[in-house]
Amino acid sequence: MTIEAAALPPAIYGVATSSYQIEGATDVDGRGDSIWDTFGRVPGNVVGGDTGETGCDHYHRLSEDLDLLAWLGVDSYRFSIAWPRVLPDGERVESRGLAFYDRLVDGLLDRGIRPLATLYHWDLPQALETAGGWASRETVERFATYARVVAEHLGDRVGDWSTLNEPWCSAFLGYDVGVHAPGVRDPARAIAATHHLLLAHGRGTRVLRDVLGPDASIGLVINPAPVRPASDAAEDVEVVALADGMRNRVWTDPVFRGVYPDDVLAAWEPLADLAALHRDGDLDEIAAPVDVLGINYYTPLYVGARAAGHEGASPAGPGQDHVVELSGPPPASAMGWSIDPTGLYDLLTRLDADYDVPMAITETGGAFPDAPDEDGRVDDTDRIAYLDGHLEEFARAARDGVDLRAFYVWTLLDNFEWAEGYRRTFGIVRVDRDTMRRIPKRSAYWYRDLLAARTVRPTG
Ligand code: IFM
Repeated sequence: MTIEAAALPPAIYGVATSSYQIEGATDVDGRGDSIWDTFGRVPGNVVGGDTGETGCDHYHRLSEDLDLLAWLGVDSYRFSIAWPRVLPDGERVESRGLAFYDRLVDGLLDRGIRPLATLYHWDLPQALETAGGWASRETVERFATYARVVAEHLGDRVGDWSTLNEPWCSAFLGYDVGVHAPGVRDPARAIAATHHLLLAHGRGTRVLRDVLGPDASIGLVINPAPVRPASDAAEDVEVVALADGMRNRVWTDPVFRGVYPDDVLAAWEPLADLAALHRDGDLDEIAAPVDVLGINYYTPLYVGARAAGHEGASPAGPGQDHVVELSGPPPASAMGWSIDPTGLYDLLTRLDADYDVPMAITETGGAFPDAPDEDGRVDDTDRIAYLDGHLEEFARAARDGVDLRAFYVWTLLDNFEWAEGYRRTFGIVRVDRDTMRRIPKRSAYWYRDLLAARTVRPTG
């Protein structure tokens, strides 16, 4: 049983990618190193020693990929701009980098596809990391400059913008757990990065509004999750609230209410000099009005109390060593993430009740152990079931009154899945790593047929 086109809420449907995961061409046309180039050069950081050097060679195969998007029949394409292509050292503007995004945007518009540009999807110029990275307040200034350069260049053709993608990953995976670039393990720097990412979002929003005017749609993309206790034990249930603060409210409360959650501040107080970090006026900047909140959803977060028999598990965030992250119930994707479409419904209805903001699903999708046949084709019924289930819950939330504007599948192409390298495949189109040939999987045909069967199309 798969969702019928008639059951899809009127919204924009598309696919999403990010620059470092697909572009390749890391040393051409003046591009500078990003933190992921540097991180990937250190043995052991990425499975198999993979790097984004080749990616999907999208930089050189742009028109083929644009044709693929047109073939899919998507309304919109969500992509990110590589900061080190545009400002290789964080300061000097590289016109050849901007020219690539001209070709991308013009190619989309020529094909009737609406661009949604994300400014930051994790590829910080290495020069800025060397100067302190997101733990330094100066990076906020650099981000504002970058936002202005890009908006002034593309703003005549791109109306939909996001400032950051999943700042939770940038701050915690990058600076606390160290499994993502820049590979730092320092809770104080993770807490500083959280604040500076929020501030960069607020300041970037102001810059975008200033350059683009009132008609632009500007948002932030986060990866919130419904938080669930790993068991019914009272100790496990008790830690859910703090884990929710760290994963969800630490982003949404500052952006939509202009305050940090008290429970998170209390947990961070012993770890960082919050009085020096959080300056007067910062929260007003962070709470700059946005038009839409982008939600990337894959799985609920399961947590438990370390003391309740989960001694070996990893902490769920800085200042919460007693709260550990645990696996959820089966079934799981190849990432080991519990598959639970109802989590999407729970999340959307909760965010709607708490913040009353229009939302878009800016990513959802599944990595599965694709097994190509002798012609290289993949019959990915597991991925179709995943997408179908999440579309059903998206539609249910819309029926129940949640203001949902868009749904983007993660992702167009099998690509560089960060610390997992190329071994985890989320694409609805397979990329043969030897030839770079694009081969649509069965899920691509399924999504294409579903979108083509709609009778109501988005306007504007
Ligand atoms: O590949 C990532 C993407 O870059 C950000 N959101 C989650 C995806 C799957 O891990």
